[in-house]
Amino acid sequence: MTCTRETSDELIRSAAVEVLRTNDLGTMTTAAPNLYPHMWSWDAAFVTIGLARVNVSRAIQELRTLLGAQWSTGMIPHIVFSEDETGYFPGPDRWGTDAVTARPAGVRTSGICQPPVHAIALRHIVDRGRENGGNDQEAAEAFLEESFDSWLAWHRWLAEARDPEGTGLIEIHHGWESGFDNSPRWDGPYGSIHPGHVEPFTRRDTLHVADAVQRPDNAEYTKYLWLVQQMDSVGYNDRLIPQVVDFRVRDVFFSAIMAASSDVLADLGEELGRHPEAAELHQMATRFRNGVAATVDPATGLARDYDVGAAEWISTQTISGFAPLVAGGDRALLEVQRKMLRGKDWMGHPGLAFALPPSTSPNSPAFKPRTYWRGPVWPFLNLLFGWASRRDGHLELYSDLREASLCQLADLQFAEYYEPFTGEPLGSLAQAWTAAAAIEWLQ
Ligand code: 2M8
Repeated sequence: MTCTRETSDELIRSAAVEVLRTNDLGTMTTAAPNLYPHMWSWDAAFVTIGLARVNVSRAIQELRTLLGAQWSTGMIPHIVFSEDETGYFPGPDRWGTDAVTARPAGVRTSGICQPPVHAIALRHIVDRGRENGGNDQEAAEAFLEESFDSWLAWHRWLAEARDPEGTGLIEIHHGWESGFDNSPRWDGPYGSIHPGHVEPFTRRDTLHVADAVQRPDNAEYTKYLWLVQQMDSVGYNDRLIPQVVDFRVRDVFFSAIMAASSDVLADLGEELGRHPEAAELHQMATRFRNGVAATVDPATGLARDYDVGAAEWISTQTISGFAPLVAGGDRALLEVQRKMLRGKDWMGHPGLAFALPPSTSPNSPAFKPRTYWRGPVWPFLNLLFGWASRRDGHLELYSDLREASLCQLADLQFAEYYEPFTGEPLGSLAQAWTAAAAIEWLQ
């Protein structure tokens, strides 16, 4: 696939760097200037990947800030709140996490987590540091050594608290934990939630998008807050949450990231001479990679989530069906998936503005081209698929994703998500992880 763009690489890069600069609060980068004035966990990992190309010490600072919010259980919370008290809802008071003793003092956080992309970001810091040499290399290697045990604790917590039965899949307790908040993946599980009394609330998110249809609706938000209340009612206790929460799903895409990242962290552990821990992490990677592969629906070739409450597989045509491409592993499975990804239900759909996979297939009845995780194209995800293709030596897919992504991002809006057919930027503009993806693609 080819496209012509008039915006030069240099212009894209400088505009993207400027987005990261304007979202920079000094020790954390906000996910977006207005809609998301705090640090989000998996956004921070992608932001770090971009920052590492620009300023290795600033990239280190980003992950250090995130780790400063890690709970004593090992969990890394999905939001680290900045001092902006009013810009985003739900804020820390609504989460009720000030009462949680596992939370480090002096940092306000949410009470749930997001996919563990962080070891991949750490790898980028170390690689960029070594490429630059001198102080950057010293700082990157020192940070690796200083932080390795914290990342290990994070992976161990996920493996133990979220997969106590060793299924090879991570259980999540809120759509927000998946990062794919209102994806059709979760329509089944949310469909069977009937909230009790939810404290009154005023949303802030719809103030920051051009059209409320781009965001989840109020009924969805009521359920989101109901789940927060349920988890808060047991003080976010890992053992008690599964007993009280109405959302229990084994998330295949989260698990795929867990597999990929565990291998990356294992390799970093080897470099530090931490051989037993490296072996443990490689085993973790294998367990989750196998877990992901086992979800593939023979009828569609797509990976599936599992609804624990309903005891059934969730079959939707969403991009998470390509979780094996992120997890890596079985060559034949990956080959089939790569072909499907390029096919007419996805990147090869003839109507697309850019040959990039939409979050939900345009051929799915659930597809909504302007609504958040129900159809739009998400640039950071394309970077993740690109990274995984390169890891697996599939440079052709990598370059096609790269070329189409740079064409898309040449509008210099760095939108949160894009309408697949028109290429219209949607959601927030100046979204940090989108800018970071542009910087990384340019290398
Ligand atoms: C979106 O999620 C937040 C809640 O966590 C929201 O809508 O308020 C998702 O796209 C999520 O994946 C992302 O990390 C976050 C910040 O960009 O926004």
